[in-house]
Amino acid sequence: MKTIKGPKDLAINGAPPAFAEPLHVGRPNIGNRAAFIQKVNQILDKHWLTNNGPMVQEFERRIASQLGVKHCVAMCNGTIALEIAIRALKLEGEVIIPSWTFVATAHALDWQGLTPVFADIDPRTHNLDPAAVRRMITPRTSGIIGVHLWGRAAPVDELQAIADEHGLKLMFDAAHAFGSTYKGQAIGRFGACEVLSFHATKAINAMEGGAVVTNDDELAEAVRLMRNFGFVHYDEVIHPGTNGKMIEVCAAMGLSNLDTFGDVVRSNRLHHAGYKAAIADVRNLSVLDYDEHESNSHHYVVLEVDERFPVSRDQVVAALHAENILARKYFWPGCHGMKPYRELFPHARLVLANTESVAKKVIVLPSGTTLPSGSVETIAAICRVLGEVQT
Ligand code: T4K
Repeated sequence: MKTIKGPKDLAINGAPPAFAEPLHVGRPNIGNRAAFIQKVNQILDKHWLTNNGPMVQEFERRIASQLGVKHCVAMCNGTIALEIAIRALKLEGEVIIPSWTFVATAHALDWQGLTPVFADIDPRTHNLDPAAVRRMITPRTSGIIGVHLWGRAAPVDELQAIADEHGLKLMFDAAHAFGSTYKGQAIGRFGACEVLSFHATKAINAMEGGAVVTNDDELAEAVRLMRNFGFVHYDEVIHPGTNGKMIEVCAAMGLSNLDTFGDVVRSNRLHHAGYKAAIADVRNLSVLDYDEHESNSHHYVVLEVDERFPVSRDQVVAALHAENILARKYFWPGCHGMKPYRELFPHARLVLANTESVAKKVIVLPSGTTLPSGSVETIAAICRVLGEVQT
């Protein structure tokens, strides 16, 4: 790895890149390969590949017990889990969500024929601002989907109070929040239900996967039926449904990764602390904090580039990419700025000032167990040199 002391050492100025191979955000954590392969062999020996097999059932039991919820219904991915939860809750008309989230939160509603209505965020937490949610309620509103962005809890109590006051349903997109807590309680227990993602890029991955977790027996039953075409027996369908099933190999990956989740969190914490320390004295750059009183997988290292930083956020991203550091602008420009929703709500940015300003600042940096040692310091050194550029 090259030493970076000044502008001439940067790849944007003609120096060789810092990394020969690209560093990704969300590089999957593979966990214990031997344990995974052993499970795959068990699956093959059993000739049971999908349709609520033993691995999926064990995965559901483990997740439910770890989160302290009655039901976990595992799915093929988080997006289908969101769609099924939305249908099972009988949401209709308009549903309030943040724009500052992965587009799946909005798409899941749109795909079900509902209208996502974007409310602004609190710029400090990146999560929904309860006052902004109140402003977006109309007679057509049926629900709120809070997102625990970066695994940091949404304002659960405030959102529940709004939902209760207006007779709305509340659920959470907890795709980032496996292993997080809110007021000391595991995320997964809040609202009518919460939706997890176990995508390859998540802190805990099942290659692809998701789940609806809930304490509501009836809701869990409806979700289970919908996941498998509404079948109760071989020839009996009692509910409309789709194919949302998790396959056995994915559950095997999820199970083996559950066993090594502690190692992932330890490694993430070190990287997060390393980035924080290494840029602590760089003016107008900051790494988003995690509340030390709550649990969090520390999976996302979210850098904020203030507009007073000598180069723009996009220039920082370009400089990092030139070094083979594939930092991301997640979730720029916000869902409201993406074509399908921009056309639906051309004036949304007028009520989403905080979303707009946060979306212009954020860069998510590489982390995870595959990060080569010394990368954090090198990435921080590049940022430091960029901060010294005279304008
Ligand atoms: N709600 C929220 C708040 C979410 O963040 C998500 C998903 C969902 C709902 C929906 O859950 P799922 O339906 O996905 O279960 C990724 C993921 O596809 C998506 O799961 C995730 N959020 C989102 C934040 O990020 P991209 O566009 O970053 O994927 P991609 O292909 O660019 O991969 C990221 C990096 O990781 C790349 O630089 C390459 C590397 N990579 C990726 C894969 C898949 C690998 O090295 N190996 C791999 O196997 O979307």
